[in-house]
Amino acid sequence: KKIDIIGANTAFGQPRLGVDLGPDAVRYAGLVSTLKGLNNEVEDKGNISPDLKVDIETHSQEKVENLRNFNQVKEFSYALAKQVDASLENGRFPLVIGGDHSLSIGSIAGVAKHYDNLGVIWYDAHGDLNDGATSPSGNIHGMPLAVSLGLGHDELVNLYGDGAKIKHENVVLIGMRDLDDGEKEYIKENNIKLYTATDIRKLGIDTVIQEAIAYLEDKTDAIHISLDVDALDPIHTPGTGTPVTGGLSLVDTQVTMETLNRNGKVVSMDLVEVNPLLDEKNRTAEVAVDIAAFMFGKKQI
Ligand code: DIR
Ligand code: MN
Ligand code: MN
Ligand code: MN
Repeated sequence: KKIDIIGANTAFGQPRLGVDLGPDAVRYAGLVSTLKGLNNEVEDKGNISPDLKVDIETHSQEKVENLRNFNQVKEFSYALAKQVDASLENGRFPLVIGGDHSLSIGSIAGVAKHYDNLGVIWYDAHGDLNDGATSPSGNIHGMPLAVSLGLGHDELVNLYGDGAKIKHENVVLIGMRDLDDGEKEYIKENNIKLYTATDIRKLGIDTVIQEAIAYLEDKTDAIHISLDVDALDPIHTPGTGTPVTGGLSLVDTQVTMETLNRNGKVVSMDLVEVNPLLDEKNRTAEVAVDIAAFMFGKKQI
């Protein structure tokens, strides 16, 4: 594949510093050479707007209508949407390395410019389906999927294109095990396809991913995968801001990536929430590189 690596060095969507260093941590873990070694053509586009760096003194103190760092998230998301849009325009695969998950407001808005019926696989411990009213934290990294579906602050919903970017019936949630009450209601009301961590253990990951692809296959024109490393069990990915026990295994994630790669419908990917400051050495970034490798051609033999 022809891949653009886009460093989404944001920490604005949540209060912990260090997740803005995620893209560089993943680079140091060998992302570019690994993907090149799998016969991909890789270009590292660097990080989004270096002038949008976090301010260590004031980070996360500001809220607008219960939305932490609202203005910074908005500005960052817009800049990222432009970059992702340009990448697809040039016929390339945008691989967005985070950064906290609020970045998906921008990446999905950029991808959605190119597709009328974009499918989204949300691989995460969390639904990220809150809005300002349901959020227990005010952290926008718990809201990007809601925003993409049209729920949330007007200026986020209408960012880089009017209204909802994706449809409820074109979304599949995989790995969920820490959903807020408002999110559970939203999933039920809108009949969103859901596989919890326990569903995956019961059905097996292959059945889950085959069902997810079959569910999206005919009604979507492309698929975006948004992978939060906290979908995996903290045994594999300890360096992340909101770890949740009882998570998915690395091999389940490898199978998911390999299957999606073989299917060929995935046009873009977010790989988010790597925080090297919370890590044991750089383990989580190394796992992130391995996950990307399976998305772009790695096989065990
Ligand atoms: C929680 C945590 N649902 C919130 N969300 C996280 O703050 O909205 N998302 N950690 O990745
Ligand atoms: Mn998330
Ligand atoms: Mn999460
Ligand atoms: Mn709907």
